[in-house]
Amino acid sequence: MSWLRRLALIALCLGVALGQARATETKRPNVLFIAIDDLNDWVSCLGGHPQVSTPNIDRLAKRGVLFTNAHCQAPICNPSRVSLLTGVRPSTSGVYDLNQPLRSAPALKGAVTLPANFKAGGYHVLGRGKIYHGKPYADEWHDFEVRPDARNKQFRVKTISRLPKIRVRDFGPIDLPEEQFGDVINAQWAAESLQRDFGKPFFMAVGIRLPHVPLYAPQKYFDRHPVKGVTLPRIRPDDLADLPPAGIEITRYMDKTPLNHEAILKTKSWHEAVAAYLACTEFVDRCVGLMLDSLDKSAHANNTIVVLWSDHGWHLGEKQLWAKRSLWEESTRVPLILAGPGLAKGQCSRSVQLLDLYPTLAELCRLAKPPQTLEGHSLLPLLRQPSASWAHPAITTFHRNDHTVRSERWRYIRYANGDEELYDHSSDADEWHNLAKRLEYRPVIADLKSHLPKVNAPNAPSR
Ligand SMILES: [Ca+2]
Ligand SMILES: [Ca+2]
Repeated sequence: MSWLRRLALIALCLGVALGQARATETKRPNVLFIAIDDLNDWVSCLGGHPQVSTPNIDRLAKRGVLFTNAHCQAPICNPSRVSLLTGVRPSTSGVYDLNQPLRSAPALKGAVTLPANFKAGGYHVLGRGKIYHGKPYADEWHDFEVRPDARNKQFRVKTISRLPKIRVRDFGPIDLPEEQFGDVINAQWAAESLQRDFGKPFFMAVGIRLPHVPLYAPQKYFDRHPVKGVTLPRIRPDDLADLPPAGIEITRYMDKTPLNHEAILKTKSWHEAVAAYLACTEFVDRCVGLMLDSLDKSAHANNTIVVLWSDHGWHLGEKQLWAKRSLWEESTRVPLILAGPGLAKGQCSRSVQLLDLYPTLAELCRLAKPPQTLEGHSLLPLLRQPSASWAHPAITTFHRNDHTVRSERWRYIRYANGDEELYDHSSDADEWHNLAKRLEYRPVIADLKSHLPKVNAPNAPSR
């Protein structure tokens, strides 16, 4: 080959490569945004429970980055979701509890939420199910419908479990075909919508309601977990002995509700409750599968980023606590997976936060900078290289000025009254041994403490 020909060939290759780079540059990815309610780390790829089987969530994890140390910003629905959707910490917004609407918070005045930003950025924005804690703001979406969940009729008629006055927190199999469960209806809506051509990129949000209580699923999901064979979570009978008063106080909250540890023990219902959580989680996995199957068959398969997250975790008796509302690992740790074009495949053990999703998606989809300061950090370096270094711990806030700082190795808790806890996850994944009083750990605490939020906004107005 003559040098002239060779040069022409090189120039052509360069031209094609440049053209391709430009084409990728201009084509923004779609986003399938799957929000799960109250799902802790009991998914098989996170190893939270030995008996759970979640093949669909696992296959999503395999084709993207599975964050194994991801945490919510608040251990209850509303503040966690408001924080994720605005990119602002609860301690900055003052949205700490269930009844504080986003738009009533003075600190969030003029804030542009993630769906609103996608809409302003030219995306087709559509959704179903629970994205916000309450109804979504209609002006942020092109297409959003709220549908009643047939599952909720059951506890109004007759509860299933043996717990007295359990009502909405009930658990057990119900005789309702899965096609009538709100989660399947919404997942099927998403599966159908994924076959559409919107003529522009889309942001599709699907909020799955289980495994939020009532823990109802069809019988066949319960058949996989015969009550007698269910493995209970590991606990230590004396685990509460080294908690400071503020920590003890947290474990007492659920005592005022029908779902509490004493009632579970008294009615011998622990195995049933664990079986119900496993069954409901596997039902959720089925819904995720419906969406992934459709995406894989669609024209969007190679240009869609799938984001899967849960708003917080769930206790099933650890520290004698049920549900959420704590600053321990069971409440703060959540499944978080991002998979899609250009993203790495692998597991990432860096401590990341749901708060990081807004800046991450804004960067991946080239959204405009919103007026509010985004307090998270784009995960892009970790989505390119899951073992990249990462200097940011995850911070969870429960009510005003109760915080926990989770680094890759440590969990430090500092309550509003000054009480402290410290756990070393390199040797104590169950957070059984509170090291906060041991002098040798003062330097560790000093370092973690330096990450505590400097602002503790007063409570935003309630509904
Ligand atoms: Ca929730
Ligand atoms: Ca303990």
